[in-house]
Amino acid sequence: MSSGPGQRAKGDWFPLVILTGAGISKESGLDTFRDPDGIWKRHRLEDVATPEGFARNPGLVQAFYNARRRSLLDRAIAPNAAHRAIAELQAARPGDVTLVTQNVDDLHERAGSGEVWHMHGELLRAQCQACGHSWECREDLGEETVCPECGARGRARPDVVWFGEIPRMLDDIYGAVERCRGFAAIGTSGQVYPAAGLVVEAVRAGAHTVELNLEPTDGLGLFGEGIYGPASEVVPSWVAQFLEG
Ligand code: BV8
Repeated sequence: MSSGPGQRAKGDWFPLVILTGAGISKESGLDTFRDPDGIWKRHRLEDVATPEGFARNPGLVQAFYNARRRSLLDRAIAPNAAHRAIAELQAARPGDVTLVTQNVDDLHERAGSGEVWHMHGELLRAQCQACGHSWECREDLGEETVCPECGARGRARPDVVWFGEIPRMLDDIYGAVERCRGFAAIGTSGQVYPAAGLVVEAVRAGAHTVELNLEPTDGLGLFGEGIYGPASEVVPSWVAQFLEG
């Protein structure tokens, strides 16, 4: 099902900015946040995704992210056709597609995307609170973790952006949105700012905008059109129009 004024000329969409959220990884086996079976139905956001929660109970927060990191590293978790379609589009239009994700998983990279802007950080990286060093880490974090840079023990945290912390690469992201001719939000409920406000900047820049999601979000009124269904179906089909001869 899709709504809006129908397809536009395919050249009109580039430079394109794509913003993805947890919905694109759902069919890969990773939970979203706000669906009925989502993460925020099992954990209080304030307890596990804020600096205050981490200061109050670091063990609880480390356990929350250690469990998600182990899930992500499970052999059963793999990119799906939506991740692959985006990687294919980036390869077909080098430099013309900016991929911004709210997701902390590495499924876009594993699908072949060369450049992924993780505005909320990365689950497979750790950050040292003593020296600020960030490193790739596929192990549990905790009291025994030693920073490879400064040697501090038990000072590592997940290298993700918690509520109240400033998202990454914002200047680059706003720059790309200001220059874009197309903006596509994929698999995001549009509840978290400033990510959810990017479509407003894209409209202001005169870009075509589309949301591709399982179902219409509260932000539908902000998008020129909506295409609804599972990401693994609607994203390859939407991308295909740009790949034909
Ligand atoms: C900040 C951590 C200050 C990592 C996350 C106005 C302006 C600025 C800030 C605020 C503001 N109003 C409120 C704020 C504060 C706050 C905020 O937005 N709060 C919300 C709750 C109201 N924002 C912040 O604190 C941000 N920082 O503002 O700093 C600042 C800002 C700018 C400049 C200077 C200073 C920090 C936000 C980052 C928080 N960290 N995660 C982690 O643990 O993962 S947010 C968390 O939500 C995840 O990152 C997640 O990606 C993100 C968004 O969720 P979604 O990805 O959209 O997932 P969700 O479950 O909600 O939706 C899934 C969708 O998929 C659904 O629509 C569903 O229908 C769909 N779907 C499901 N299955 C499928 C599908 N679609 C397709 N196919 C399917 N199969």
